[in-house]
Amino acid sequence: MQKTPPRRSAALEAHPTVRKLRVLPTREPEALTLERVRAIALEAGADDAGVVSLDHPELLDEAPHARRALPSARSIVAIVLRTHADDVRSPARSVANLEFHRAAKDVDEVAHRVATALAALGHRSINPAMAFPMEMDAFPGRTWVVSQKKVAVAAQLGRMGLHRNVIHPRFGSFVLLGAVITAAAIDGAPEPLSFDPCVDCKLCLAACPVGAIEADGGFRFSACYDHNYREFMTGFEDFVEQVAESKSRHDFRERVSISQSASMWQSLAYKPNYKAAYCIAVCPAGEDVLGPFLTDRARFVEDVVRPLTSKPEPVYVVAGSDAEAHVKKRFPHKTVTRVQSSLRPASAASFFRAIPLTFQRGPARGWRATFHFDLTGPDATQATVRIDDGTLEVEPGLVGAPDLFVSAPGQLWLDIVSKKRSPVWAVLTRRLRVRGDRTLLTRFAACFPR
Ligand code: B12
Ligand code: SF4
Repeated sequence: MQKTPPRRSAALEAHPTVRKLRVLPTREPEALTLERVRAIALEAGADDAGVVSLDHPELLDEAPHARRALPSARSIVAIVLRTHADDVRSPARSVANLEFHRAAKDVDEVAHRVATALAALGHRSINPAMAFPMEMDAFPGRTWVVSQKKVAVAAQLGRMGLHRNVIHPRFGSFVLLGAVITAAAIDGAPEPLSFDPCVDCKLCLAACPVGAIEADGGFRFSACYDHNYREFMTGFEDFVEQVAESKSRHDFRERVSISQSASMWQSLAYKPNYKAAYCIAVCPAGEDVLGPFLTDRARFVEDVVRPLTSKPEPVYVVAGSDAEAHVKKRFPHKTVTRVQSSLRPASAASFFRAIPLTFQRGPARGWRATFHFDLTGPDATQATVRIDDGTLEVEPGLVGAPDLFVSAPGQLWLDIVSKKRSPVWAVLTRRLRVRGDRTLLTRFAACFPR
């Protein structure tokens, strides 16, 4: 069938830019191979790079997010940049933080160079941030455009270590990751990485001040977040709430030490400062890094691990959390500093998605119960929650026989969870209805301290 040529408006055709472009030959986008794209990334300053199709089975969850940011997306370029291990390992937080921010800026610049190089070859490409800025309208849900850990693993640039970070076979844990989402279809698949760089030493587990790394590969998100991210999103909110609730300057000074205020100012003025990253710091894995650990493990622990674990410092925890119990038991020389968790759900439905992230195993040990929740209103949700000797299971709908049945308008339930409303008042006014063993409500609340 013959194609009808597009109708051209005379006014547009007379435009100088249009006239200039009409006489130029049209350029087809350049066909790309893995080797070519890798060379572009290395030339742009990456220490290692790979490529993965968005159809890769490990990226099925990521693909819709990538396509929301670039609708024509077909592949992702994974970028690795090294960090300087000695800086990251320093007990002086300012030194480690400077290195994280330096490397983070480099990742963004390298990714930008790759994105613009691919665009110049005719393929639309974008470079989401290494970390921040993120999509804060989705907070406290998923705010990142693409999970760079998943991309790097699918591109065979490393494997996830016990500490839930990607370990590069050569550079170890001392890397930050970037990703360029591109409309290009790139020919060639990476060679599979044939081994796991993690040497299973469990030093990350021993060094984490809040016990966020678990021996079975679990990760206590809220423990890490409440401490390490003290001067980020919700830690900052807690700080502001302290200001709002203080009755006088003297009351504020009782609540927040002068060094905490100064540290917050520094984070706002010079980019936010992490409080730990000790899991990465102590990790001996990776060909370029492993030597000293292999030569003399005891000395390695003395030189690298001990200065971090023995450092007296404030550790930010939520009262009643597993993290609080961990600091008191393992690091009595560190100062337990209680903060409010501001990881609060935005809707009744997201409440049930979020609770696995704030669940505390300690208060859930030694008992079991099934809870049915029937939350009503515009965001109506039904869910079954099972707590069984330190474990949590959440399932949509009302399944099995409950030990406690809870029904309330969704917004009221969120207000109770955030302590805006008293559960006693809600029960007395029959807005909150509970059937079964009511003491279970207190036990439930203890598993999600705020
Ligand atoms: C969210 C996030 C965090 C969260 C969660 C960490 C985590 N383990 O995922 C917090 C705030 C705790 C965090 C802390 C740190 N992070 Co961070 N973080 C990210 C981010 C934005 C997304 C991570 C991700 O893909 N998570 C989802 C899945 C893939 O991760 P997961 O391990 O399977 O899931 C765990 C948790 O994330 C959580 N979870 C799962 N789904 C969801 C959904 C939501 C909405 C939330 C909130 C949590 C959550 O539950 C799981 C528990 O096992 C990436 C940047 C990016 N755009 O990719 C950087 C990134 C992972 N972080 C990085 C770093 C360096 C750190 C810190 C060392 C920061 C520091 N300087 O102190 C610590 C290390 C903590 C640790 N041991 O993981 C690097 C890691 C580099 C590497 N070698 O892999 C990344 C890749 C940034 C980068 N571009 O280089 N981080
Ligand atoms: S510190 Fe040891 S156990 Fe933890 S991730 Fe590194 S190599 Fe694996």
